[in-house]
Amino acid sequence: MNIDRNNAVCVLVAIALVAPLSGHANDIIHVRLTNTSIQLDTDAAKAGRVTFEVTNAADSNTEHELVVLRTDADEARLPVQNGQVTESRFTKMGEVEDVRTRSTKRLSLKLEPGRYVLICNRPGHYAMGMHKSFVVAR
Ligand SMILES: [Cu+2]
Repeated sequence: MNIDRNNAVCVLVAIALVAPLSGHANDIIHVRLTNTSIQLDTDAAKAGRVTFEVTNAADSNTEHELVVLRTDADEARLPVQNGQVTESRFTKMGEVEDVRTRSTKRLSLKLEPGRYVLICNRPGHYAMGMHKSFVVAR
């Protein structure tokens, strides 16, 4: 009798712990692109579907983009050739291109746990600082 009750309590506790995690399976990450940076409202998400809502908030008329690379590399030390990160050296999860000033595009990806780097790979933009690391947790 006592053992049964303890088991029941354990099951309830387990459900309580798992439920909040599954609620994060559809994270929306707000991404602000400026002339020299990529700003995130959070730099981590739970594994599963992750939607990046990408807004070009730059004060010039320059178009930007967001490329999601899966890599353990230091975000600031990616290989660059002719002003662009060599994307072929990485697993590219997806991208949104041609994000015009004051406009927003969405990029929805299914991401596994691991480390990622977000970049703008318009020529010269990575070197100006348009990169950000991002972590996906279990
Ligand atoms: Cu850019």
